[in-house]
Amino acid sequence: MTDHSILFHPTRMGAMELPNRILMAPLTRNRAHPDGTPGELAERYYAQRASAGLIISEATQISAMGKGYIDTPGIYTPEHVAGWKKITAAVHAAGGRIFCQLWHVGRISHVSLLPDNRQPVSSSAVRAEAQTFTANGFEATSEPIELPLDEIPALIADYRHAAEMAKEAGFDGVEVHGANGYLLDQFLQDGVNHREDAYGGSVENRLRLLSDVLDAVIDVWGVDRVGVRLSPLGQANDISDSDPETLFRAAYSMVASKSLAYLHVVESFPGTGEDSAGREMLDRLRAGYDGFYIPNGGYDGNSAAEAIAQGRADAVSIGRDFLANPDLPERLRVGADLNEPDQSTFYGGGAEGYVDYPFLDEDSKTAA
Ligand code: 8OZ
Repeated sequence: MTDHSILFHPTRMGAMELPNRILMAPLTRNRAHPDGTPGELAERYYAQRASAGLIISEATQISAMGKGYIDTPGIYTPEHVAGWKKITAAVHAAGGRIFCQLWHVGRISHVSLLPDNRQPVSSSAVRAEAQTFTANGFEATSEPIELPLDEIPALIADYRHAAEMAKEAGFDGVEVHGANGYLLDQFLQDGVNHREDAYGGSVENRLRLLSDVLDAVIDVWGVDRVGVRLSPLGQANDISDSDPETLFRAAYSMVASKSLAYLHVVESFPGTGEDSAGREMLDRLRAGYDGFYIPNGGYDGNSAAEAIAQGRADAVSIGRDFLANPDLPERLRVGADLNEPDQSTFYGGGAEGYVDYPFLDEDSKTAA
């Protein structure tokens, strides 16, 4: 058996002491109430996974216009705060730590999900060749409008407000979702961003919205409780850039210059194949970044331990295996078999495939 002990070396990440390097990746589960209040079972689901070095919550919209899928949670109303408060308390009672992932989908949405059936907003009025899931199942995303320049301050204020709500809800920090082709990525990458104002054109201009949002959120939380997620390979949601290496080198330096708690990178999106040129680019980008680095995408205990031992990662985030194994760190520690994730219960539904994956030792199950 490979030596996994390095996964259990405690570490400091910003203001956080992490007892291990196996983090729970953000996972969209579509089990919130229609108003965005997390569902009752979420408390149990997250508390069961409290042995993660850190839990990063499922993507959580910062505003009604930031929603892009059916039954995802929000963090902008008192009801959302009350719902999340129970979850953060249950995670803390079980000895865990949890950050809230702040999300705005931009153009990856559908008019049926938005207030007054409004069109989604994006950097430019370019429809994504992508799908979302709505009350009617999978549907093509709707045509967006270009977010007017004079509405950008209100968008940044929405991020600030959500960051404040997350604090009130008892989270330990926040992660700004800048990845996977959602709004902030739609400003970063020039396949979508065709703006001619201060938020488009040069790399510096395309980085401006992410930078402004980070500053607003840092103002609420302090830099040592804010992380950011990026996806330089642009594998999801029809995002692309003419020169991703230059763009993301600048993005990583911007993150480094702010001394964020961590940089979380989607190295491979589920369903995408091996990409050796992409891997080399990620390695070059990583080599130029000296902050706390969390890669994500297909890691298991062996590859996680190897990445950390070689200095390619400080911690690793794991999605699907954490979904199916509430006690994943313990399973990796003892080299136990893993439960298989059931894809048919990933998105939507109830307890099945959510809070019923067995622990190794059923007696240790958190009865939250
Ligand atoms: C899968 C399904 C829906 C949303 C992401 C928030 O890719 C997501 C997501 C993933 O970051």
